[in-house]
Amino acid sequence: MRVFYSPLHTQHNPAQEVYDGVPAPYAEVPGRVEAVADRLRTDNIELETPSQFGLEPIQTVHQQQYIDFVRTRSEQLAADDILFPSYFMNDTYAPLTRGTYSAALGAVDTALSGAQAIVGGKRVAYSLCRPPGHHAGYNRMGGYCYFNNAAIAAEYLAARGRVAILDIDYHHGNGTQEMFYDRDDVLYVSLHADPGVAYPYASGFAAEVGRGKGQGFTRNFPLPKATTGDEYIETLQAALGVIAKFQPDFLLVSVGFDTHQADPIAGLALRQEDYHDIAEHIVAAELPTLLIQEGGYNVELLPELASTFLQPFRKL
Ligand code: Q9C
Ligand code: ZN
Repeated sequence: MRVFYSPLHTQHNPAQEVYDGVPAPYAEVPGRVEAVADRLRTDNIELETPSQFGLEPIQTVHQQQYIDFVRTRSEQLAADDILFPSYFMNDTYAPLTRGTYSAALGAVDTALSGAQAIVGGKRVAYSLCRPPGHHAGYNRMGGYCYFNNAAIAAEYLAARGRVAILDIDYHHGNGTQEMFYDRDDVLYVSLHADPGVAYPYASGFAAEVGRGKGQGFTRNFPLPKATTGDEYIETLQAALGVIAKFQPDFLLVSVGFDTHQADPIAGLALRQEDYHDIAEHIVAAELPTLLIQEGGYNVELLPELASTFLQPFRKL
């Protein structure tokens, strides 16, 4: 397993999000990824600095005006400014700060470096991305996401083979789903909290299965509140069955640790040991696998959860 990490993420550190019209402390903090990085170093895992891929891969999934908007508006801000723009945004959970563009670019490079490693023959790579990406749409930021790291890496891989995306973050990856909704060469399969009660509310229902020639190449598995590890693994097996049938050349996993029972913003009931089992099921798919970090907000627990999840991949 190769691991990629960019220190640029620390430049993105908004003071607040807005929840129900009221400012609240920002849950997606730099300490999340710093805590995981420290733990991996303690585990003697080498963290590699990503290569730079430039803007071209980002342009394969995002609108040029949107990319320009994120760059110019964030770079115009003063060091302590925060901007909730009225354009190009889905919700009030992805403000711009001065370092946002640079951090988001670093996250994309982190994802692409992992993709490059598996194209080069490595069985598994883990991209410790921050900010996360799976809620970012063609021309919209939202849910702590700006550029869709997973979708950009999936496009990179799709130029070289068939790609299956397995999204195991607590939240439905509405941005990623949108980008591949009409396509039959990239399969999107997601397990997430029931969107009837959880963010992003408007998408992730089981009836969303793709459109046109993409019909059948999106699959959603919404889960009831307080779903336990055993129930989760059962659904994961169904999802992995769908993926096996698709016969992908590459597997990309959007990984979130916000499915844990003690996550401060979520509502499923997974426990630490469940992440080991989840990883073993993913390993059993026997595919070149790119793991991309998405959410997970219990900063105290994240190092343990990441270390437990990565353990079955370490030897690969
Ligand atoms: N009080 C990711 O996990 N907050 N994004 C919803 C909850 C936004 C999560 C309101 C959640 C976004 C990558
Ligand atoms: Zn999430």
